[in-house]
Amino acid sequence: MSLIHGDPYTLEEDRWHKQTTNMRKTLSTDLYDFWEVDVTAPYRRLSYGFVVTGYDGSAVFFTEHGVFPLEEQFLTMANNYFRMPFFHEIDRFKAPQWVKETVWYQIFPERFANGDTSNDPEDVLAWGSKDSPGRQDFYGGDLQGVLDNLDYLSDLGVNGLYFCPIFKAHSNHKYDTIDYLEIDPAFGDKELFRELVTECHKRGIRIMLDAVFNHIGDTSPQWLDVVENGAASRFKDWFHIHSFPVHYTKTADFEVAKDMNFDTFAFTPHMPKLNTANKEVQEYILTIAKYWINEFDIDAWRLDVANEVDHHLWKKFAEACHELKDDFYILGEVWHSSQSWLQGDEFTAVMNYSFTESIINYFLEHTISLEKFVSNLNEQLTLYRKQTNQMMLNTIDTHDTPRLLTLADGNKDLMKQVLAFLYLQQGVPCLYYGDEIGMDGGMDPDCRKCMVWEPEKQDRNMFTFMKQLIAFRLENQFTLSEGTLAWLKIDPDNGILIFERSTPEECLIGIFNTGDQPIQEDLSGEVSFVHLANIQKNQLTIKPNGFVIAKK
Ligand code: ARE
Ligand code: CA
Repeated sequence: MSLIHGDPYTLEEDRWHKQTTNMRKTLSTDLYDFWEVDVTAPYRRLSYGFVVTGYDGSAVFFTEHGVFPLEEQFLTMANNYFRMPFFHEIDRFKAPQWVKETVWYQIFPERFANGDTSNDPEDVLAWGSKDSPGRQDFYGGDLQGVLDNLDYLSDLGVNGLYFCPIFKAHSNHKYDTIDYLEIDPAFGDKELFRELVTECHKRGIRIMLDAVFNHIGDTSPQWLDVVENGAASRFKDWFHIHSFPVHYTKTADFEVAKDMNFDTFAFTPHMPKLNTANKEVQEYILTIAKYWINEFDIDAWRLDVANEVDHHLWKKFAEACHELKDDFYILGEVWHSSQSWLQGDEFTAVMNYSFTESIINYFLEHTISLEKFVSNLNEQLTLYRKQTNQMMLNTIDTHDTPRLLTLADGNKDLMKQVLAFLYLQQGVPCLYYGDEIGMDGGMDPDCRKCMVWEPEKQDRNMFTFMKQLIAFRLENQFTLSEGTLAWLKIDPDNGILIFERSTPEECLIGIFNTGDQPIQEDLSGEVSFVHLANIQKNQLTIKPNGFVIAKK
């Protein structure tokens, strides 16, 4: 496959249609092969078409208008070519450098650490007193608890904290916001939050907050006003209400109510959906977005249910944030393919659930073959530009999913293998609090257990492993975020997977044994990370769940 390209205005003079540039095959899925080539456009405009050569050696000219014979008369028709009319700097997708150099740590504030018992909610339960937390439980975790444990986090080596919501709300998870301009009193206050951000920044740790703008809480003043005053409420257009009065009853928490005459998040009456097309709501949201950047210097917003909010708002939102901080990071929560939000004017990246889902399917659930697994990963990578893939938040588990150790059925070697695989991929790793000390947990709310702080109850071996893996990732971040990916060996019979991540300067090779028998491979390069493997005279023996990372 080769490319014919040139400036749209010089087809005749430069006769560039006579020249072809070879392309290289990069990744393949079960349906497609992907080809790439680097070209420059001195006038920032480009016309281009492809010469596709079949297995029988015959070649055709592939264009915007379909396929033509490779003949002068078709090659000289300007409108046949695909066109990039003009590259504007303002439209360029901007990837903040610091994000590539980050390993995130996700904190569910109610469950990380209780640093101040004076702010504990009523009916607070003793820390970790239940094997499995209930939906309505409170344990007293707060921001002071995070501040007190910054040494722990620095020791682990993470340099970004992603907080689940911290604004004033009713529930333990705080996704039902009452006031976006207040810190929840059970978590602390603004002074404490300011101190936390300052302390984190001093240590080179970035801060990401959860922004829940798809909906507001049902105990917010705006919603209560609508319930009370119906069509006469000054907030009646803040929501999607189908008729008045609203059929709202405060059902038992999390009980599903399907006879509502207003839109909500999923079917929960506790989360009435905001009408983000309303100018007042837009102003309100933008004010909040700017407030926490301006006054508290946060570095990133994670947007909750980001795919159910309109694109118009997100474009304004991105502009508002970037005006205040050029390298601000906007992370959308989208579990599906997300091209429409990732053009450069809305989100920087999304939570990469679609990518990590394949890792779960292959390594943990064994529901897809090795070939399908590789195909799925390649498919996700080819959906977005490289600069976007570098920004994706890669995590296996969150506060919305079972924990990795539980998915691995308690197999810690498998857990380590999965993490090593993930940390070798493009995209920014994110560790869910407690995974590093071997915490387990099923679906929400079981995945939100209190952090275990007693050293004797922590898995210190896992901690050391995570610490090494995080350090490895950060030391090699350039190769791991900029490098290309090539699959060197895909052996489904023995479960052997070998791939390399390389830049012109450096090459990292990952060798994974995903089968149930030991495997042997030749070693090329110098070993930098090993788990369950022996090396003898350039021969590697890798046990099941083991891996070797080598540097060439
Ligand atoms: C809880 C239970 C639910 C129960 C619900 C009843 O977890 O099982 O149905 O109560 O109302 C917050 C709390 C949750 C709470 C929820 C509702 O944290 O504990 O749920 O509020 O009160 C989809 C969305 C995605 C969303 C998930 C939960 O696309 O945006 O569902 N995630 C965010 C946050 C959550 C938060 C909310 C939204 C609401 O991260 O923590 O929940 O603010 C598939 C689909 C996805 C789907 C995903 C998970 O893969 O593709 O679209 O995500 O499964 O269900
Ligand atoms: Ca507390």
